[in-house]
Amino acid sequence: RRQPGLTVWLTGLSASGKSTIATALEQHLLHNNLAAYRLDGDNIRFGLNKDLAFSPADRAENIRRIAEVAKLFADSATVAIAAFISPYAADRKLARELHESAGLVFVEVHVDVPIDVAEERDPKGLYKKAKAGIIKDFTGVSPDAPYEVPVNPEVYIDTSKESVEEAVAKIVRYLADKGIL
Ligand code: GGZ
Repeated sequence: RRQPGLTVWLTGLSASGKSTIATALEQHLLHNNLAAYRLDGDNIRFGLNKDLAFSPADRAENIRRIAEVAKLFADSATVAIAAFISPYAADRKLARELHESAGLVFVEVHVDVPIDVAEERDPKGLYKKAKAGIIKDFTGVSPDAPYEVPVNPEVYIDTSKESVEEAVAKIVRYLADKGIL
């Protein structure tokens, strides 16, 4: 049977591990002869969305465009894997509705991490800059840039407790249990 198209949407704080899990999931699917394509800040925010910054309106437009692109991949029978902070519940809801109204599966994965662990990881030094006031409106640090915790994600991962391999296995198991893949 033809592989079903779907979108796996990873949401979580900066340095939560979204891109790492997205990359590992993409590799896992490709090794199993499934078409998969990862969308993340590196290939979206420097290209299609390079006109957008981090105001609430720009983040909403960022997520809207990404959701439309993911939907196109899903419609082509590819597993689209989107890894974006996507801090606002309303924007994630819109992304889901875009898919579901087109009969495409949307799987929300909350890549959670305690914020102090994210601040310790700080791979790009962005939390440090945010706390020093050099970066304004940094998600989870600035009161003006909250992260709205997903209420009912299909998959929940805490990367302070679960390895990348466990995270991938959890997502793959969900897709298998639901008969999606
Ligand atoms: C949050 C920011 C900000 C601000 C720059 N707030 O950890 P990173 O560096 O590599 O990933 C973050 C990325 C967030 O882009 P998204 O498109 O995922 O965000 S959203 O879904 O909210 O639109 C971070 C970097 O960009 N970055 N400034 N102020 N993250």
